[in-house]
Amino acid sequence: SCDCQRFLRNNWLLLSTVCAVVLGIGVGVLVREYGKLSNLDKFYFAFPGEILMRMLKLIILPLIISSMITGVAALDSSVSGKIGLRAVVYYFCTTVIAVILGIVLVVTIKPGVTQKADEIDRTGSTPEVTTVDAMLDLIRLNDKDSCKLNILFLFSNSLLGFNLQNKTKEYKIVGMYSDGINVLGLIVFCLVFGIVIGKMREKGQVLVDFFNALNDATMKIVQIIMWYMPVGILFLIAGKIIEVEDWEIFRKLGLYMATVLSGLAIHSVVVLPLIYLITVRKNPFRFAIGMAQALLTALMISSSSATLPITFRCAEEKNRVDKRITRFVLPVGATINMDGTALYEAVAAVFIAQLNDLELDVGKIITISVTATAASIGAAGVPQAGLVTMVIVLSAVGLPAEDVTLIIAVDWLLDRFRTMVNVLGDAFGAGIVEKLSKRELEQMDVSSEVNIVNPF
Ligand code: DAS
Repeated sequence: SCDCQRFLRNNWLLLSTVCAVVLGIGVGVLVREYGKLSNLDKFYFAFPGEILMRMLKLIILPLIISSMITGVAALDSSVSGKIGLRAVVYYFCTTVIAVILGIVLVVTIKPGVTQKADEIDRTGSTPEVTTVDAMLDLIRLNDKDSCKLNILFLFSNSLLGFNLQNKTKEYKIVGMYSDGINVLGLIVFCLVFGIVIGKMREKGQVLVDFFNALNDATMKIVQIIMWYMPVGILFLIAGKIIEVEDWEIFRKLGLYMATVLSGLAIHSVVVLPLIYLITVRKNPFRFAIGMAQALLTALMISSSSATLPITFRCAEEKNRVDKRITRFVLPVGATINMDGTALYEAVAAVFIAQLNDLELDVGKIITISVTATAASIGAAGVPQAGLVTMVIVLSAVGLPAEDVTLIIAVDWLLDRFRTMVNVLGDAFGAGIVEKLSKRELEQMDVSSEVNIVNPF
């Protein structure tokens, strides 16, 4: 019975999410068939789900700010620059490749496009955004075109919902997006700010500590939201089913899952092994088999961070990767290197645009690619983190964040596979960075016989 208790403790989120999805569909169908609800009733019925959406939106800003700043600031201080730089270049390249792969697949398979595509009038398409606009977005913080990087303004909009900028007591839970905060500009600011305070070393330490504490606090709030998630998901799904016009949505959802899973499969069976083979010149599948225990754990618990101790053991004992490399590449990789999540968020954003019959031009596709990459950096290695940061990508391209409810029903399943790809990407990264850092390691061997103690 203690095994059963341990299983329940470790998998309560999965079990409760699956129950919520099944119950949500059941309740939704029953209410849709037998309940004679007015629009107002439907709104009240779906409101518990709306509360979940607003909680997620409220947490996004402090989550981006704290996780990106601490993630980037940590890069600089903990390891020799060259090894760290190689790791960051690897993280960035593999994540961008994953996003591009995801975009190519979702634009080709078109899971969200209604069959009668030619009958859809294009009037609903988003306003023409040129690539220049998308690039300008990188430095614009809010729609008043001011580059005012006022942290207080951001916090006032995210944590309290009060809009200090206009000095009005206008209480808007969802306000921060209708105030036109440009998520992309915020992400660029956090990246620059994180690098700067990381380089400031002792002088910047108080800021690094502050944002680490903020990150811990934010993650605790995310944990609270996770407790509420099953309830929210139940009513979100039931509320959607009551409204859904045709059951076509389920065919599209199936195609969407196939798109994500095929993207993850290609990335983990072709892309990553190829990069490993080219750089390390060893059999990538033997390396992946060495990581099997970690990959299986990631599949079961959907958390890169919680899988970390297993990832360490597999990389060091099975694949003999040097501890001085794993000590840096794996923990930081588990936090900011999430190829699976980046691919998933790019696919999901384009899928939701297709569901809304919105024409995505090059500018929007670039914005989605950049925000999906950044959102995966900002996502923590905890279950369904990719779903929480999904709101960033949708708001960056002006898509209705509420539509994330359409993919919640299958997120608990896709989360497991994308987490597995995240862990595999981190593991290959350790092997590749070790190979590229041979010279530095030999110099370290010569300079001091230091026996690094594995932190786990
Ligand atoms: N579950 C997250 C992880 O641990 C990935 C995600 O939610 O996208 O990597």
